[in-house]
Amino acid sequence: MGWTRILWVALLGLVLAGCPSQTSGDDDDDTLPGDDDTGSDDDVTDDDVGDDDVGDDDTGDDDTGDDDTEPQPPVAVCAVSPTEVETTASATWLGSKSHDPGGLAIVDYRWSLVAHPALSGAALPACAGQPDCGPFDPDFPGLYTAQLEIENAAELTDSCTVDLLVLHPADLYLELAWTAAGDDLDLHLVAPGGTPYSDTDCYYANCTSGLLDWGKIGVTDDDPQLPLDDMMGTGPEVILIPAPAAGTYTVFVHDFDTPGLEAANPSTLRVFVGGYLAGELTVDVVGEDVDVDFCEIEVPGGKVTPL
Ligand SMILES: [Ca+2]
Ligand SMILES: [Ca+2]
Ligand SMILES: [Ca+2]
Ligand SMILES: [Ca+2]
Repeated sequence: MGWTRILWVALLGLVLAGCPSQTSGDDDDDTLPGDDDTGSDDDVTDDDVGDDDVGDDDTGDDDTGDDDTEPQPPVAVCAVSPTEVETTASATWLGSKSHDPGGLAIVDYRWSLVAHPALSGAALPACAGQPDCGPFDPDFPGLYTAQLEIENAAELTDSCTVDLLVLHPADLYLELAWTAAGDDLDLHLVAPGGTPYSDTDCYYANCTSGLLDWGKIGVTDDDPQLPLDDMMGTGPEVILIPAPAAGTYTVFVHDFDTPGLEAANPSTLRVFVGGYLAGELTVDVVGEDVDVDFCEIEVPGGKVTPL
């Protein structure tokens, strides 16, 4: 541009040298349109500023944007890993996929156990404020439900729940609990074709030390065990067989002769076959020193038939 202007000025000089003075006025006029152009450019620039004003309108849109970004609740997302676990293992509750649509920080995670098998005393580990909570060690088979509540920086919350299915590793597992303490109920499991109060009946008098040999002689996995015997409380009393022989087993309950407690004592039996809950029944055990039939169990099919 500079060189073009210099050449233009030089050319004008040559023209002026051979022209009358009025030409100089024309030159001034020619220069003025140039100034106007410059002014015009400035106007365009002003218009651009006007565009900036439009930009300010955009800022108005940003106000609308502010409406969009008004604090919204976070979204709680619950999971558990694994989703099924045996009582001998542990699981971890997972909340780290929780998120906040508005981009706010999630400032708190609160886990709680909202449902569990009746007999369970299992508790969550200390995990306050942490998205994931583990290891969780279940004690009894059945369904456990944990709830996660989360809170974002605007103190808005959301919650979710997730289930953990807990299996017992034994293929046949019985668990009895009752209502009134001190009645001393006794759980009996009779082998297929067996006889009550014999070596084919597993109960407190012969089964706690694992001496009964059912199924194949010399093979222990098909023998019954009575790991939990209860006398003073409300149970549980537990009988299990890790790998029971096929057949139909029978369950009855003996109300041991303790003074008092003649009234009905509601008692709940849960039967797990192959790890899963196959049946649950509640029976009123009434009186003292009585036998009360509960059910038959088909193994391996898992059919539970109340008696
Ligand atoms: Ca009793
Ligand atoms: Ca007992
Ligand atoms: Ca055996
Ligand atoms: Ca009784």
